[in-house]
Amino acid sequence: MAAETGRFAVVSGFLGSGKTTLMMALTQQGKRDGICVHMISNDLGNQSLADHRYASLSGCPASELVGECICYQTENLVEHLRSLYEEQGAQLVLSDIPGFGVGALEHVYHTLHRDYPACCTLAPFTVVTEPERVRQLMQDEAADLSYLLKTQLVEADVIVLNKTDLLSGAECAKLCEWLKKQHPEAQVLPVSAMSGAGLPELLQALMKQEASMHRPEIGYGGEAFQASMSKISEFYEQYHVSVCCDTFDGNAYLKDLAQAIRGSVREQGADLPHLKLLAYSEDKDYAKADLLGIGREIELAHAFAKPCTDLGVMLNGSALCPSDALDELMSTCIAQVSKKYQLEVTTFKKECFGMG
Ligand SMILES: Nc1nc2c(ncn2[C@@H]2O[C@H](COP(=O)(O)OP(=O)(O)O)[C@@H](O)[C@H]2O)c(=O)[nH]1
Ligand SMILES: [Mg+2]
Repeated sequence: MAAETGRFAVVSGFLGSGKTTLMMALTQQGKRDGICVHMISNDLGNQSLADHRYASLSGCPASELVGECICYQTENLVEHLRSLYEEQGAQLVLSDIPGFGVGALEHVYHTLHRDYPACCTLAPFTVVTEPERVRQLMQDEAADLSYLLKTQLVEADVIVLNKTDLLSGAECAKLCEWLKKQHPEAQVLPVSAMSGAGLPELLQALMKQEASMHRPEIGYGGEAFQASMSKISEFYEQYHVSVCCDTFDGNAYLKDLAQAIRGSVREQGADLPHLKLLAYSEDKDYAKADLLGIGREIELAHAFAKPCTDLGVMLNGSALCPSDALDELMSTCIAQVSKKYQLEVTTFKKECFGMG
């Protein structure tokens, strides 16, 4: 029997649901299980992504495809997959798509199946969700996000309920049951990317099962799709800060910056479903903070181990806010908070655009 080609899975799911953390955790689970797992970070900006830098700094086998969604760069994706399978021995490659993305089932899976059938074996189309978003859906409180949250789940072969470390057993069972009822064709797997619970089962599903290749009607490009997209703006900035003393607390700086941005977005009456703030020093010490909406606490996913000297900083995020207002408030917050810490800022890349 001919050997199976390398496997590939799209990991879709809303902003902040934990796609990057989950893919990182699966590369590590792969190391424990003797399976070579590689992750690709994908997003729309033309510059390097905080997610990719974070995964690399954490020691995960990782790469990135930028510039547009993998939905619209199939040749690049195929070329990249080939080199990962043939040169790096990858057995399973995972790629996310932008966190407000839908349509990858058609644009990636069906296109690969039709045009590049020998390229890879398509593993279950995986959609990550988190307790807070499921609760919003259950209570019909997702408002502007409802089309995206619902449609992403409709595309799933496997729905991963992530962040189960935040739930009691009974709460977890209730959310899983609701998801199963809504999506009887999909398999629902409770997982915690953070604690590792459920990861062996998920990796097994990705290695053993095949994509269903279903074709649900998702209204791609339709009115509800356009209405959701028109609310979203993307922000990417990379800058360098020079530090004048040797007692600079990079962790406090990132948290302060996230807090200032949260306050400013709140003042605008807008929201920011996910902003990633990553800072790193030349000796590879790093910190990452996440802001998952104006009503939520700022999370420090990784902290600097010691006081910092000069730093590179990356901010990537998606907001429910017009792009000009987002651009201005981000620039103001970066300038003000950096001044408070007496940092000299040199910006070398910046992009901000609306999705409408
Ligand atoms: N408690 C908890 N937090 C998580 C888990 N997975 C991810 N997170 C946090 O959720 C936030 C968003 O995660 P990220 O992987 O960047 O989400 P993405 O936007 O879907 O890629 C970060 O602050 C993570 O640390 C988990 O299993 N449990
Ligand atoms: Mg991510």
